[in-house]
Amino acid sequence: MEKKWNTRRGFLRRLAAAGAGGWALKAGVLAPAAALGETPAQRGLNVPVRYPNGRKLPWHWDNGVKVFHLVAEPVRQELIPGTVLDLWGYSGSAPGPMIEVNEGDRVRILFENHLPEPTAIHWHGLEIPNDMDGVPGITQPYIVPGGRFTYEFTLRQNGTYFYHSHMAMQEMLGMIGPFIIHPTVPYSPAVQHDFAIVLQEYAVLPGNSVPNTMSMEYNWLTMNGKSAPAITPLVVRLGDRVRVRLMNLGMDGHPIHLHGMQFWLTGTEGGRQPVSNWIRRNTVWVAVAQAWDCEFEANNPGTWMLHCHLPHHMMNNMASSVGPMTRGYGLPAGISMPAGMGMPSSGAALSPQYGPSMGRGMGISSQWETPEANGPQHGGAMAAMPGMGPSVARQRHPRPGQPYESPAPHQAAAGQMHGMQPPNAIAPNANQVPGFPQDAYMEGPQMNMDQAVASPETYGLPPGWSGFMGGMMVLVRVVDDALYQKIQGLRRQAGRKA
Ligand SMILES: [Cu+2]
Repeated sequence: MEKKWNTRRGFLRRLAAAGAGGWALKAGVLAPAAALGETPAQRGLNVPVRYPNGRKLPWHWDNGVKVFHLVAEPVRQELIPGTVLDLWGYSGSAPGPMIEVNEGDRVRILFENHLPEPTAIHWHGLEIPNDMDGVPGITQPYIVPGGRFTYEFTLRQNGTYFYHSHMAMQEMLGMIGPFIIHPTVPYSPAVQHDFAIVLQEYAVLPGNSVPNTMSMEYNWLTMNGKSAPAITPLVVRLGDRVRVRLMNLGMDGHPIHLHGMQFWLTGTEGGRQPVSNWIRRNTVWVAVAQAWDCEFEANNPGTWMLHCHLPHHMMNNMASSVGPMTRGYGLPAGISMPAGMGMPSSGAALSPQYGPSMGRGMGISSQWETPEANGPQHGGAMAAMPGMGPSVARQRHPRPGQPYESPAPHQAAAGQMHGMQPPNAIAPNANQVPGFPQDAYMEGPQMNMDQAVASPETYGLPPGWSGFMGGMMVLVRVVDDALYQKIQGLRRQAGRKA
């Protein structure tokens, strides 16, 4: 194995010397596809996997073993500009950094627990000795705060895997990371781009930065720890073949859908599939604990969506489904913690009154959910809408025993909301149409944050693009060679690597 590495390293050194970039040497498995005008597969190499908005876990050699250092710890993860959650992750992020290795590698992971409670890491899908499997209490003692554990095993597989805490609720605070194993013989046909995307979800009550891991109603949906529009677009060249590796670990499955092109499902969490098993689709249900490798020919130029098709997963801070909390009444002040968590304080917990939202609610909805349509986030926003002042809201949504109170002026909301819709964006009779509003407040160029999420990969997108994106959503940009080179140049200027 060492001999094989030396051979490859020699090749990469020559390649680097030829001007292909020193970064090729560091990661160990790579091949700048375009540098030599050939595909990596023709060169006998795998393309490095790109992990947008994420990092790769560095490693070093120790006598033929690839040694990684991984820390479980609380992290502050910025989902979109200005929205930061307190999560638990690995080595500074949630999801954790990507481990990218080769079939046949011997790996050692020096693991430290910086959490305030026990944990252990499970290597999801790996066929390794039982005492390395990372199930606390069963295959190993749990790792106490401040404790360490050394995992070491040889990789006999290839494909898309991941690592995660084997403590269930820790998973829901973000504790997962990709574990990609390149094959000894590169997959065919070769791809020019290989992306890894981790799907996650969080339920965050208003005013909180810590997700409620007991909730099953999610208002923040992420790819690689970012919500749209902050997820970096996948930029590929027209004619390239692209692989996207999707991984999911949460409570929901996600039907990930690609616009404009069909893809082949070439691999699962069980590894590469024989060609006879490939399925042609444009939507794949990525169930919990699954991984799917999707491959497509980028033969349709344009800016395409790759997104979860669950409607509630296409928006950020989805407050619209929690009834009165969003419809002028707001979250009542002075509410107790049990009430805020939606815990009934009297009567039968599974009564018709409480049952439907037991364990699911975003707090007060377990008592107050009523058949109301979507609404703006509070009365301040409502007041800013044409013809929808507080009096209108009160008229439309009386609540017995608790008259509508005009909320305190909300400066930020007023500033953001006022005039956000162009005059013709809302019909004059909108308030008389049952169901209004649905998306009127949610989307639009006036809600854009183009500047805040600008990156080399967003170069040339139409102004206001970011106002139409939210949740688990990323752009796939199939661009011509000139634009591709331009963006690659910007990436180099920005000091970007794979
Ligand atoms: Cu989804």
